[in-house]
Amino acid sequence: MRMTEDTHVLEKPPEGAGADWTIPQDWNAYTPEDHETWDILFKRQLAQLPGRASQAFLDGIDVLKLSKPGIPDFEELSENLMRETGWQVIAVPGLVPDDVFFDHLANRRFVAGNFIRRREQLDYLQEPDVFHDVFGHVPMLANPVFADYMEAYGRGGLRALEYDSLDHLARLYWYTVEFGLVEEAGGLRIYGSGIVSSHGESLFSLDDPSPNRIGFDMKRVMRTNYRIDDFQQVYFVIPSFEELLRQTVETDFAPLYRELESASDFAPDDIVEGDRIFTRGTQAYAREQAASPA
Ligand code: HBI
Ligand code: FE
Repeated sequence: MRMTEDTHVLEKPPEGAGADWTIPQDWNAYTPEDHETWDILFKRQLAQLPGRASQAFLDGIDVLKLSKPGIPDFEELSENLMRETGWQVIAVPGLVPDDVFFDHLANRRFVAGNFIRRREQLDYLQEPDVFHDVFGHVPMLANPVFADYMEAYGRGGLRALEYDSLDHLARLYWYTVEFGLVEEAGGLRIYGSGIVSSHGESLFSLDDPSPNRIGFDMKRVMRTNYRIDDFQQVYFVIPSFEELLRQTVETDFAPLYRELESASDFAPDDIVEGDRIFTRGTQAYAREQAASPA
C-alpha cells in the first residue's frame, strides 16, 4: 500500500519497535475473535479464487500450508517460505517509511502488519493488516521468479529514492504487486495482492465490463496515476512472471526516470497509442461512483 496524506505513517519507530521498525508478532496476543476473523476472510476468498487466481498464488497457499486455521505464526510461515525461496515474514506496526520498506525487500524480508481488521471492516480498510499482507502477498513469495522480482523491486526502490523518482516506481508496484493480472493458458488470472485479498475486486477485476485491461508496458505503467480508494479503472496484464522480472532487471532506470520527468501523466481510464487492449472498459462503474460517492 502506498502512503498518502490520509494514511498515518509515523516519523520514527514507535515504542517497542527496532530501528528497522520491526516488532514481535506477539502471536499469543491474538484473541479467538481475531483468529475467527482470519478464518472468515480466508474461507470467503479461497472459495472464489479457483479459476481466478494465478496458479502461482494457489500453489503458494498449498506449499506454505496457509489453509491451517487461524492467523499464521510468522516464525512457522517464515520457515516454510525460507525453504522455498529464502524469504522471511517480519512484523511491523503498520506502514513504514519508504527507505525502510525497500531495504527489507532488497534483503528478502517481507514486512507484514501484525494487527487484524475489526469485524465491521471485513470488506475494506485503508491500512494493510495481516490478512492483506499475509494472504495477499506471501503466497506469491513462494514462487521463485516472483520472489526475485520483489527483491529486484526493493533494490530499485532504494535507487529511485536517490533519483527522487519514487512516484514513478510506486506505480509499478501498484499495477503489478498490488493490482496485477497475468495471462495464463485458461485466460486472465489475478496475482495482485490488493485483488486476491478483496472480496469485491477479485470478481470485478476479471468480470466487470467497466475497467480497461491493457498489456503491461513498463514506461506506460510508470506514467499512469492510480486511485487508492476504490476499484481500479485499469488493470495491466503481464505475459508471465519471467517477463516481468526480465524487464525489471534489464531496464536502465536512470535514463527512464530522466525521460519521465518531462512526460505527462496518464489518467487511470486513458487508452493511449501503443496500448495492447485486452478489454476496453465502459467505465460505467467509475461514472456511477462519481455520480453518487459512497
Ligand atoms: N509499509 N508496511 C508497509 N507496507 C507497504 O506496502 C509499504 C510500506 N511503506 C511504504 C510503501 N509500502 C511504499 O513505498 C511502496 O508501496 C511503494
Ligand atoms: Fe499490499
